[in-house]
Amino acid sequence: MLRLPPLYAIVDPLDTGADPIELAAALLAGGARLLQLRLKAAPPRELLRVAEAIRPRARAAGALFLVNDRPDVAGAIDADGVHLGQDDLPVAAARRILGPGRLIGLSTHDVEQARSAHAAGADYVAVGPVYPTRSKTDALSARGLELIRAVRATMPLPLVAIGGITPEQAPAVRAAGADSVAMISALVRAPDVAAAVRHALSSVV
Ligand code: TZP
Ligand code: MG
Repeated sequence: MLRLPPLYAIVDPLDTGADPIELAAALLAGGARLLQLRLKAAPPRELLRVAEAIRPRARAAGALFLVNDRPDVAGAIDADGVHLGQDDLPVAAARRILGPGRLIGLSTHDVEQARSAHAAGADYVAVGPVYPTRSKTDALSARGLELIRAVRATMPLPLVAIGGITPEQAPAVRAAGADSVAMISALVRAPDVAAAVRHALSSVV
């Protein structure tokens, strides 16, 4: 089964004004070995341009590179996979677009959704929000570590915990059963993004 790196770094500048390609470079320089590109406001063409620029940098660093929301863009730039939400294309449709060799992750918010993701053929599930977050406009209420434990107990797929996670909380999140810990603001709002990644990595091993 897939083994995810313990830190799942999301390339989303939020409202920082950072250039996403430079942000990705800083995340890789800090040691991130999985990047997900998440540009909610970007038209597909812009997403494609940025993803195309990050693709070779991620490959050179030996990092997995996933595109949020868009299996078509992921396929077009030869990404390692796509990350889907509950309202995006279903896993089966994304699989038809991307084929068997690429990763498909799905965001889930309860045990039932996580089970369905497994049944649908997802390669990993993201679970959250664990803690309150301001990085997702339509985020649901915080689920706490209890949801990580509950999903872990019922499901063999790799689990990514997401939502309001900082390096300080990461050890508890990992202990609850998360294989990987996703972070946006803890990394991209830091004054030194590469240093923030190094700090986060030291907290997740
Ligand atoms: N999905 C659930 S919570 C979240 C997403 C994309 C935002 C996570 O960002 P942060 O800043 O690490 O809370
Ligand atoms: Mg989505």
